[in-house]
Amino acid sequence: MDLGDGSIREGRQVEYEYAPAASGMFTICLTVKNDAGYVHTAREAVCIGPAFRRGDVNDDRRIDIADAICTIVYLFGDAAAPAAVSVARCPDTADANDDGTIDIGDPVKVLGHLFAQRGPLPEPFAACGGDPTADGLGCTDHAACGK
Ligand SMILES: [Ca+2]
Ligand SMILES: [Ca+2]
Repeated sequence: MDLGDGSIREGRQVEYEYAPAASGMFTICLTVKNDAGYVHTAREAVCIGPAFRRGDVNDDRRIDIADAICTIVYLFGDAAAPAAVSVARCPDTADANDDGTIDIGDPVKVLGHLFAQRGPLPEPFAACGGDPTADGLGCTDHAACGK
């Protein structure tokens, strides 16, 4: 079984624990062989880590101008400010353009969504979910999505 993070396990029953920092979407590939030589492979995408909603930076279940301001405070303000602390708990929420980094392009993306009809943010946006793209940001706590 290919566990999607570079780990391979074999056996009739496989249990595996992802690294504590692992989050995002992983594709698990299960290959089954029998004594007659038949081989079957199945793939399944699974979300590891807490769910979040992209753009809800201040964790209040809404996406509005306050979320763009939170990201700006995180980038340019006091690291101990509540807005910056909120970003630190779930950096994936602030990565509004899903490029794997948090920079000024992210609050600009939120403002474009809110005021310039530039479309939705990348998923998970319509509902809580895992990050479909691998990056180094992660999320440890996003109460709006149940954790
Ligand atoms: Ca919000
Ligand atoms: Ca970004």
